[in-house]
Amino acid sequence: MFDKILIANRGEIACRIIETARSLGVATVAVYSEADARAKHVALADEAFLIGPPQPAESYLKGQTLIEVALEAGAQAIHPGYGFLSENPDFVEAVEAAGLIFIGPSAPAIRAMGLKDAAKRLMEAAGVPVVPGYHGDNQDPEHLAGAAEAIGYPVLIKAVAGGGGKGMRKVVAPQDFAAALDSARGEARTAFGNDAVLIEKYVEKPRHIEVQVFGDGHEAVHLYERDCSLQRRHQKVIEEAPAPGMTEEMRAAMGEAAVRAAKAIGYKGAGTIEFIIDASDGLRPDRFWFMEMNTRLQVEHPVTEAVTGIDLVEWQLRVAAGEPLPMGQAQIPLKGHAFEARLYAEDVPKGFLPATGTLSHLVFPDGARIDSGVRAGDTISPFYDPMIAKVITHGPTREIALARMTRALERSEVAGSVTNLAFLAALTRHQGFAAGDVDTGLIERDLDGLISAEVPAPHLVAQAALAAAGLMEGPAALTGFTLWAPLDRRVSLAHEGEEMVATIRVRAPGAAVIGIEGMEIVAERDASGWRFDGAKAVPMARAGARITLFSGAAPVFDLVDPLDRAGADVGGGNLIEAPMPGLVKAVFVAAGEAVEAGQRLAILEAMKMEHTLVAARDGVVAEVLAAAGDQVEAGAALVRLEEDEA
Ligand code: MV4
Repeated sequence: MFDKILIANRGEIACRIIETARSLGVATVAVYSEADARAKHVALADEAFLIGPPQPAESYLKGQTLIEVALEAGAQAIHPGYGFLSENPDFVEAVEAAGLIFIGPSAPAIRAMGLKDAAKRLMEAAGVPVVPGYHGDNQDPEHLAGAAEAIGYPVLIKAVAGGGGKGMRKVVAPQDFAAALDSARGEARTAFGNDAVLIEKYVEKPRHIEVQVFGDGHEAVHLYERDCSLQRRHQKVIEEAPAPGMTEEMRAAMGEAAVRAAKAIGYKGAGTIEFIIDASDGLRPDRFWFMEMNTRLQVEHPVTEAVTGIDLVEWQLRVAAGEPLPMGQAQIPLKGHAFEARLYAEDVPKGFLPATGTLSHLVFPDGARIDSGVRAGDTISPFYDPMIAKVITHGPTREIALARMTRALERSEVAGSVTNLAFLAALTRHQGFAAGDVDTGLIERDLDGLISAEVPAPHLVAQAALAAAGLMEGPAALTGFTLWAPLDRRVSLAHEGEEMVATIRVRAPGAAVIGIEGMEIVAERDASGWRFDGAKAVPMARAGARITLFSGAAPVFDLVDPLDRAGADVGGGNLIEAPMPGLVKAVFVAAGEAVEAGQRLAILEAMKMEHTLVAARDGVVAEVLAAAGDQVEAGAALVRLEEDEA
């Protein structure tokens, strides 16, 4: 085994690799860009080196820099993770030329699978079923149109260098072929600098089922399948293992085909054979076809780990260090069912737009494996994939594993960015998904139901109002408003750009009525906490004036600072009062001092935010009634000005 490895990646996968390396007694070297100086993977590793500016092309993609760092740090091998340089054969060659070990397949194996047409020809020769179609060299439009005719419409035109659906066009009738070909070629040329295409029979109601393989360069085994049919715009959303509806016969056929594929290229390390399945008539052993091979560890590898109990990163390190495969095919267990949901900082109602933000609060429940590259306080920056975490659940049956996923998602607490949590939770409650009726079109078909923007229920708004007033916890919550006046408090909250005013009337300690837009919500506190119209308070987090409630779509409320308006209604402008309970952080004036309108008099810290109290008019300080360090109630007089002469 290695003594020390360098991890040429960031985020959750870097953390994941570090954890296994540590468990094997292997020292780790992290690399990081300027944006990641305080990232979790840097903190976890034994050593860390700055490699450049935030842009990946200037840091995580700088192969030569990574190799130099590995040599300088005394690492013997480089783990590429996924993405970045993980499937770059030139990088593999450079690593090996430097006398280091690349933890992954050989450069020729990666190249063999790099272009779809050559990969299909190779697989066909190895006895792996491929989608019927034309994957030859002749790129003459007439010839391709003839091939489409022979295959039978509908057909799919695919760029040989394609990925992520780019350069892909479905054609249903011959008269549309020429235009579709032109457009697919144009896109492929721009995206990949290669406009060669292949033509395939279009598979209706496709499912995406992939088989995890592992090789040591000679032997190969498979670790069963994963179903990744729940995708949106070619982004996987929830993956699972095994595939719903899989039969022993089909699994054996797919597993054997995947092992043949791996052996055909002398595969070493972790890889995935992607198959497309025609599921229009259930899963049938003669209806799966090779699509492509991913020559890396994949994002969704944890579902395979959950059902096999095997640590795939450990296998990667052992095989790269020259050990044979740790198990033979017959020894590899398959137990229960697992799901993985990808939690992202993204704005679902805005079309799944990537989001950024500092995660002021990040708490996950027990009962799920969480693979994450961020901690509370970390920032999701615009430079990288906005993944927050992978949530993985396992159970003896699909139903139980799915129920555990729903529960885990519903109890995950993220504040500081919008996320797809509510969307994921809705997906786990989807009838068709629950029934195992998955295909690649499910999300798009039912998108409206999955992203329905909900208006927060009145009891949630009431909770936000009470929290904003600082009355849910601390002395004020216990004593009620008896120490301060007025008895009715008004709190302005902004939610999704709409301002709402709540009135809070405290009737007794731990009992209040909250009025919101003509409705009254009764808040009561007992030994188990607050209830709003009988509904238990939901978990929440506060960062400055922002309150996030962890329920449903995790509504966010901003307390509209009452100080913005305080100056106008201070009686006569003589008294500067605390607008809310808080801690006096500083007082800047003394009795007898002349002040100007707008001048800073004191700072009050309330709800973790500092509020500057300013003079409403020109005048002279008559009296200072509070000092730094004082805890004051709302309405407490802090500074009194001399009677205005004018
Ligand atoms: C197909 C197909 C139907 N028929 N090939 C999409 C990405 C690329 N890797 C292959 N893809 C597809 N190839 C044939 N012959 C439908 C898709 C497809 C798809 C495949 C897997 C997962 C999600 C998908 C979403 C749309 C289309």
